[in-house]
Amino acid sequence: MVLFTVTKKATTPFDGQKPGTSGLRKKVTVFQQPDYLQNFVQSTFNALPADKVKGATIVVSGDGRYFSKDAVQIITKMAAANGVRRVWVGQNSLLSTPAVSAVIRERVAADGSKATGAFILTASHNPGGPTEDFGIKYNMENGGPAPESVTDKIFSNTKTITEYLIAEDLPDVDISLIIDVTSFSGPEGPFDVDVFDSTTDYIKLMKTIFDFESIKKLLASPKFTFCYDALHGVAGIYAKRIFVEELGANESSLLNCVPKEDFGGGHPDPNLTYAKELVDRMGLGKSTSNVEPPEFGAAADGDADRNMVLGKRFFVTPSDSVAIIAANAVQSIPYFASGLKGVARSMPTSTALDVVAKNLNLKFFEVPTGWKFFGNLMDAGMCSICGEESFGTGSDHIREKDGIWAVLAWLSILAFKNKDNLGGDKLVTVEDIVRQHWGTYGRHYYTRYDYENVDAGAAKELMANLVNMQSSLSDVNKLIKEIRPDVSDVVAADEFEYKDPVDGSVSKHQGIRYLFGDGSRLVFRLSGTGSVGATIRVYIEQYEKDSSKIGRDSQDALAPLVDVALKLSKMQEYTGRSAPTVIT
Ligand code: VG1
Ligand code: CO
Repeated sequence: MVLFTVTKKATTPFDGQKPGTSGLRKKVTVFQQPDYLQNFVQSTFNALPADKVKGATIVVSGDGRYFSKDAVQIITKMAAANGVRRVWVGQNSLLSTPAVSAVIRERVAADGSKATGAFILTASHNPGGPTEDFGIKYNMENGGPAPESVTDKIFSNTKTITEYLIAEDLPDVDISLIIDVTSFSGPEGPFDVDVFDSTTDYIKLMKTIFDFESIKKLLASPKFTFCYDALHGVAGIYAKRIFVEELGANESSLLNCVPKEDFGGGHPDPNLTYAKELVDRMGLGKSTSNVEPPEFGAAADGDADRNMVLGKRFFVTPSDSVAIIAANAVQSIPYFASGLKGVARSMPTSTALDVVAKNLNLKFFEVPTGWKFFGNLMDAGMCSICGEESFGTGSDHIREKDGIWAVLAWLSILAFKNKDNLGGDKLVTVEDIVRQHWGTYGRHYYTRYDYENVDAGAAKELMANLVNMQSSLSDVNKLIKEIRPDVSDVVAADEFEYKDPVDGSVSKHQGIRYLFGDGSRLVFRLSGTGSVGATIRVYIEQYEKDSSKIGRDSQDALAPLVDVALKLSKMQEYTGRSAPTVIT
């Protein structure tokens, strides 16, 4: 047995180690500074109750981006020195964010113990590589992101840290091989590192949720064609095992499914701009091809918690997607057969889900942006399905959004709608399902404009001005009439504030809202996931109940509101930008 010793290293604080919407994200070069990662990891250990560190089992893995392999070794040595009993690592340090959540909740060690938390190594949809982003976040025993009370404590620890503990003489562990247990012995007793298959626990869970046999039949139908793009993120290893090996999809239906440390130089963000290859293949791109697009296409982000769902030449907005899954879950997905406990969306997400909740008489919640707010509702048994406009959808099977789950949910709905029809002339398509949904519930036209990497000071001023203007709605409405007389009046405006119904905690300043008389909404927020400058997000939504008007082009339908949003916020004046970086 290899013995190790514990070294106390003196250190000094770094500025700006504040976890954002989803952990700490910075350039790799920032993380590579001596002690930078170590300070954050020790600050996290120090923020946790002692029994969640000493003698505990902790998961360490992520989306495989550049610097992950170094980070795993550093965190393992620090875990050993801090008295952790066991570290679990996915092979090659790969575990999707949803798989980490599943591993925390489901995996059991030989002695019966379970994990009490995880360091997830990812910057999600941000690019990776030596000059791009790295990230780290801590998830708790329920499998969900640490709540603000914990992340605030971590941040305050980073400002006062003077030393960290590390087992410098612990040898690096070979994480490329599945080795059940490598045992070491330190001053506080045994310490193990287990390297395990990254997909097993997650697949086992998926099989308890979905009817794999019915999805298999759908995929076997010659009329149903399928395509999945992992954008070189960690989703690729799950896609191969689940879609190809378990469900029988053709290997050629997988695009970019080999994880790469730099995501092949791309942006691993599943939207119409960055998932270009898939978008072209689905007949939605600029390049025309004679090949008939597949019936169904989907993509994931770097850590596989996001999803984009496409039909043939058809885009499903994420806000519609969660509403449609919620409306169809009970019939189509065995896990939900006994009914939904409730549904929830983040504030900027369109109100399509609200209409479903009202119609089906379901409990409904509106929470701030970021998955951590859904966790409490789920732990309390108040919510089954939830989603965000940012291509995030999920359920209470874990405590993270789940990109592969969303695809399986859509395949389940398609399988259900086509169950007596697989040999028929024409399948019910993704587009049919969405249009039927609009016909029943009305349509929420929706778009998001992102202005990335703008000057942080200018962004703050723009937001402050929007808050100031809220004090006089009559002035706002006068201005709006000058910009677009065809847009309805603002009837309420505020900064979104959330009181958690479970623990009573209050989160303020969660986005600036302008609510219109006809149900339209404009929302303005600053992103909390970027690594440089500021990103302004503008969310634009309009509800249309009139069935003769639900078939319009989305950008056309929203043009008047977009005009109002940009002029009201003085976007160009403050930022110097005449166009957004990305439109989703
Ligand atoms: C963005 C999205 C938010 C999402 C978050 C994490 O946050 O808007 O909905 O939960 O990313 O997603 P922000 O603060 O930049 O708007 V992931 O897939 O990057 O963990
Ligand atoms: Co992500």
